[in-house]
Amino acid sequence: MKKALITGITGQDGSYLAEFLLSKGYMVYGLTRRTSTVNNERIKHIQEKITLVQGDLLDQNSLSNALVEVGPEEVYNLAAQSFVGTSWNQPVLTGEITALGVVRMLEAIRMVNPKIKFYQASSSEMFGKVVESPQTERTRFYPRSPYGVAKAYGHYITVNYRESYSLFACSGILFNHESPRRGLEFVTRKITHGVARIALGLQKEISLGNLHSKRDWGFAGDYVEAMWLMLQQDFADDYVIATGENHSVKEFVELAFKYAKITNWEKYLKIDKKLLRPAEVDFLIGNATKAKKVLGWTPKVSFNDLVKLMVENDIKREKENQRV
Ligand code: NAP
Ligand code: G4F
Repeated sequence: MKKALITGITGQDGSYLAEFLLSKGYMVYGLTRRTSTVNNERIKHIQEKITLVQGDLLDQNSLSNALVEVGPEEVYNLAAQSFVGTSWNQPVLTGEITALGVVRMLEAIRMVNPKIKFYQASSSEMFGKVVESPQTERTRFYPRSPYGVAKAYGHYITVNYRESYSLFACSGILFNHESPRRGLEFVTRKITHGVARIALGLQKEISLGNLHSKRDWGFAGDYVEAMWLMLQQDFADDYVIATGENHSVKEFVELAFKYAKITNWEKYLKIDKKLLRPAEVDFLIGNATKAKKVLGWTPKVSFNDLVKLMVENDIKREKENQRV
């Protein structure tokens, strides 16, 4: 049985990847950091089937020890300070975790077992103020936030360790992907959670910042398959993972209200200038042709189905919360 270690297993992608690898017959291990309250909400349904190992991307020895303890064939590095907004408030911490955390894990792999295959969760945020559209693996980076800058370091150090030490290290440049498990601070979940509560009479309005930025939004469940496929190839490489279409935040809002059967949606929306970012990424759209050709990967869930899925899940969840 193959063993995989996932950092960030308590996050959105970590939980979907753990389910996916279990379905492929893997023994799944997850690195979790110490917190004062346990935060296993997204993995509680599979907790009996996985093993958690303590460690932190800030602590070099904890990563080496985790690799010695688990002995994985594959490591998926999904852990990060992943919220762009927070990266302006905590730029140094973001750099420590999201940038230097990557090289700490690569060093651990190099020292403990350089045969381990490595996946790095890179981001379309690296394209930032885009220099061409759609964005491919060859598009120049122009990050617009401390998070984007940290991810660019993570990407280049992954490529560098592949070239310097012949590690099997892949960088997946993933465009935005969402799900009912998305954190509440990200715009899609903030919208669907707010819309669900408005539909049930529990909330009066939603406050948002920039409605005009456009994102290439896919479903997280589809994207974790691409991570796995990258590590099953004969050669390590970098891949853009995206749907190839984009929509504005405003379109997302309109559709979410539509699926909640609320017609006069404008009256529930408030624009709050405090939610605008110091520098914005206005427009992202990915070209995943290489992933389609080499990995045979295609996204399955459409934009409309994604919004519907998220709204319906939030309505269900809020109804259940009211019953408790
Ligand atoms: P997420 O839900 O925010 O999960 C982040 C995970 O990282 C959590 O499990 C968190 O643990 C863990 N973590 C944070 N700091 C850590 C540390 N110092 N040591 C160990 N673990 C730590 O993020 P996601 O949406 O699943 O994204 C997964 C990865 O893909 C991230 O690297 C993100 O930057 C990247 N990415 C995401 C998208 C997207 O659209 N979702 C697109 C491109 C790239 P706690 O539970 O303890 O906080
Ligand atoms: O949902 P967001 O916070 O996601 P963002 O910044 O695109 O980052 C996400 O995707 C990246 C991939 O491109 C990942 F690497 C990263 O980890 C994360 O998962 O914001 C999306 C857009 C932005 O333009 C933002 O300004 O929505 C706009 N927005 C408008 N009002 C808002 C809000 N974003 C948030 N979070 N909250 C608002 O109230």
